Amino acid sequence: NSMINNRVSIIGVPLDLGADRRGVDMGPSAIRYAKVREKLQELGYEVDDRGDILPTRPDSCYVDGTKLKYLDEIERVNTELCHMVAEEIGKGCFPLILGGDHSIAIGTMSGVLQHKKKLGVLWFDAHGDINTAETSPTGNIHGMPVAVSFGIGHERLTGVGGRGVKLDPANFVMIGIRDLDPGEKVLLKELGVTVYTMHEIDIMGMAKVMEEAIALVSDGTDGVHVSFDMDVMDPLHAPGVGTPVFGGLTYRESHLAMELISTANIVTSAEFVEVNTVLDKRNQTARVAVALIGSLLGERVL
Ligand code: NNH
Ligand code: MN
Ligand code: MN
Ligand code: MN
Repeated sequence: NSMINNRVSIIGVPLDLGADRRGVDMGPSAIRYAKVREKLQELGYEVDDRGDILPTRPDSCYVDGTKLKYLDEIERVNTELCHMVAEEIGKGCFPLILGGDHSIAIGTMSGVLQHKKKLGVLWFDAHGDINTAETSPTGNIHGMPVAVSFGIGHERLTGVGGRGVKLDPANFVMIGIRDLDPGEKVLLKELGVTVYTMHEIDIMGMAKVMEEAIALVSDGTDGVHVSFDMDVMDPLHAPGVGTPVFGGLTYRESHLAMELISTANIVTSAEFVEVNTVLDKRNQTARVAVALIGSLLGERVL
């Protein structure tokens, strides 16, 4: 797999301030406990676990003037993550980020953008995560990273990593979506983001969806980032998430998607987020995440 460097750097981000329910702060530990390092070593990678970027825990829910919750700390953690991701890519390593809530995609993507100026993104999620302060029903920043990546949203979030380079909606594809807020639907259409909702996956099948998605994110780009929110899966397979939505991807559909991305040889960074250990059953969701990471990075049955 030539796009994937032989060296993988793991970065944990135990942040849960971007979501309403506590518990995703233990996600990185849970994924490590499910043997992510061992899995990658088995596949022949040299693994450097860079440890966690530690958030502080503000004692009250700070809300800024525009109703964004915990803006200060989320900006700080994402700025640090941005630098660390850029540093690892600079060393020639493949960054694998473990969340934490999905607000960390702000730091991951801005870090990757320091090196890959034309970045494609495959966004696996039940949700669109393209809210702004004006459209968000919750004020939770984990519902906003996609908007931020296009340069839309609070300036302290769009400013992470510098305002210059942003993503092009033409190379951004969402997969598994089934819960959008009204303002998100408007913005997705305005920007022309390609969205494969569960309806398209049912009709076309995952293989065809991935064929089209892979073509879109690799058209004229110099890298592809995979952002995988565990709630894209059906709660039957991934019960340990803060905002479960019925009717998600099956275990096999998720694996097939990862396998096809791996075969296409396009991925240059990845993150697995929203593992909520408090709501999980015997670390099942973290174990599924590790299995998916394996498939994404080349594991096959035979
Ligand atoms: N759309 C809702 C919001 O903005 C829910 C987002 N929740 C997620 N996103 N888990 O992936 O708050
Ligand atoms: Mn998400
Ligand atoms: Mn989600
Ligand atoms: Mn919702």
